[in-house]
Amino acid sequence: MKYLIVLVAGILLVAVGCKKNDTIAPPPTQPVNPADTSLQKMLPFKVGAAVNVNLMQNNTRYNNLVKAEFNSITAENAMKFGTLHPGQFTYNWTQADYLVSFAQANNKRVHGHTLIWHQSIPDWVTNFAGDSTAWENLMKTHIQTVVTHYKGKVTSWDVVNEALNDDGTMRNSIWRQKLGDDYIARCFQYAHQADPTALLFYNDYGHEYSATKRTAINNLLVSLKNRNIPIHGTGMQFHTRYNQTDANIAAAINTAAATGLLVHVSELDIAMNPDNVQGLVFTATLAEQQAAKYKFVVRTFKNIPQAQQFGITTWNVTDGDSWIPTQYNRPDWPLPFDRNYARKPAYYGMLEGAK
Ligand code: 9MR
Repeated sequence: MKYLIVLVAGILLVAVGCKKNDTIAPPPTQPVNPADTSLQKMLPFKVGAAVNVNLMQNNTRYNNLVKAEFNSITAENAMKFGTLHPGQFTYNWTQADYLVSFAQANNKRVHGHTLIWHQSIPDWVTNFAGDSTAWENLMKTHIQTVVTHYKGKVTSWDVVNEALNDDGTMRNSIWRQKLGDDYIARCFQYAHQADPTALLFYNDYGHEYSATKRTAINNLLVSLKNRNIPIHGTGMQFHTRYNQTDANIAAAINTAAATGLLVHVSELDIAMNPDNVQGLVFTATLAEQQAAKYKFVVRTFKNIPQAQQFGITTWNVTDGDSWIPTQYNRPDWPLPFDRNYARKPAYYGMLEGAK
């Protein structure tokens, strides 16, 4: 009898083992993301995500999702100054090169993020002692080395990121302190010299929550354009929240389009817990509110002149890898995929918005 039980158990185990590879009906926690639908197939403009290189390399489901859903990628951190250029004479291309190869192998656009920013500044820059000529040379060398390395492979760059304060004044970053307000214009010129075919963006946040800031940004960009500075696009980060008004979202997108530049919603996520409630639960009602907001962003974007639609990029891929819960130490669900890689109502909201 004992042997019979062992035998039957053995047969059952073998049977279960075989089933595993057939994947007939995935258990409820598995994603059900039919391959005939994807954001890249359904949206009439490029749709991207900011990706984490470690996850791309070590998590097959994450990698497969990026491959299936998006036709544009941005490096979440791999192309920042601190990652690429950790010592004055040291460049570390490994992670960023991996992403560019992935993009080439899978026919995806690469948007470069970001050349000059007040964050991700390595110590050697913070501690750099030199006159304004030496600082200018440092900035120019960084920009031109990076843009040249990826010439012809990276379509577009966030050349300068977050140079303005919320009140519309210039952020007093190390770059402004050392080089004056017009460092911004020169960054664009240096990038353009290194790759004349690259599309060059100014990237910032706050367009949807501050009329003052978006006006300052749009005025700055129009003035650069009028001076024939090679600037081609405006990146609006859109780290927004489910209760942001549609009127503000529309004003952000439409005034950006009125600059005549390419428009990139460059870091979209829609926070559901902006008040940092520790025990908050992501209910079906919240999910529907989020879907409506994603839909509105996509619909409004789709209605700007087509030639200006550079695309929409979400910041990260799933709720499980979003920067928000870590940054603000709270539960949140800002993205169109849940932590099990399954499509959320927000995903279908995006598809609806594109109709
Ligand atoms: O998501 C990024 C996070 O992993 C980094 O620690 C942080 C600092 O480099 O930057 C985050 O990405 C930011 C982006 O580069 C610029 N706009 C705001 C993004 C969220 O903070």
